Amino acid sequence: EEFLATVAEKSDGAALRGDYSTADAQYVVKQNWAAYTEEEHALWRRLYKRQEALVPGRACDEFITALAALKASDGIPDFEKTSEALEKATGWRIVAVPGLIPEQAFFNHLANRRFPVTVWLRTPAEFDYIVEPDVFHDYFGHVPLLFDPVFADHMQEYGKGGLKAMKLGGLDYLARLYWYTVEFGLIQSPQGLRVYGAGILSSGGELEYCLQNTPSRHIPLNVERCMRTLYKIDSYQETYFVIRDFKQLFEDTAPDFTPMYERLKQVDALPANTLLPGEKDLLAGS
Ligand code: HBI
Ligand code: FE
Repeated sequence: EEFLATVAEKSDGAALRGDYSTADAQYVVKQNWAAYTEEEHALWRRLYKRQEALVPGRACDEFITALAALKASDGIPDFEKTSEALEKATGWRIVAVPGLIPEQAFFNHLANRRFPVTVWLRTPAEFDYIVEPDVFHDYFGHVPLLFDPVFADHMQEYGKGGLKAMKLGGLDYLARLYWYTVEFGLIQSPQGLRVYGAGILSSGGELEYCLQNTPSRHIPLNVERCMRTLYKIDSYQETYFVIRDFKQLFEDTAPDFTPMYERLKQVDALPANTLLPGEKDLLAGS
């Protein structure tokens, strides 16, 4: 209830979407795949088609390969079938949830190699933009990279880190790291910058925007710097943090953040458009 109140506040008094009445203690529901309408499957196909066309040359190779193997272009996928394939690949499963769930439950799922995927799909009017995560964002954006062994291990570490952060008063900081990596992260490739963040991968506009030389910055990921940085939830990001590879993400997320949280509590947060002395936009002049 407290959680629902918090989210309702965040979204301007609007009620949280999704049906929480049948959720269990871990906020898991039945997907009820047979209940999706033909209109919903058709909207999924339209969303999928647009994103699929934008992905080549923009998404990282790991995402592109896994997405193709998922064969999810025909309609909203049956989570059970995906879970079977995912479990064989990396030991992860996906669980159906009504929408945003409390942090404790969210982190607990990740720490146990379960990824929560929202069951409902946006309306046609929300084709380009949606505030809360829906099944298209959660599935198209997040599920493919769970097939990558290193990324999959990193997500589990993040879940464990989240449970720890809740006890240490570090949740705001860890949430910023999640935002700038799992949701809006870029990765270096021999061919140039590529996208691995789910918030970008499931967005028509930002997938094009984020790799261009725009007013937004593209800087190498430094965890403490990232955790200090505020983020935008209602516009394109003003800063993108770039990793070398998924191994860096795993190694940077695994340490004990207790001392870092203590240092961060002593300093002010940085605005989303900060460029510190010595930092340079990796796309400047391109
Ligand atoms: N619940 N379903 C869902 N999906 C999320 O991405 C999510 C959540 N609850 C909490 C949460 N994210 C955040 O608190 C963390 O990512 C930081
Ligand atoms: Fe997400």
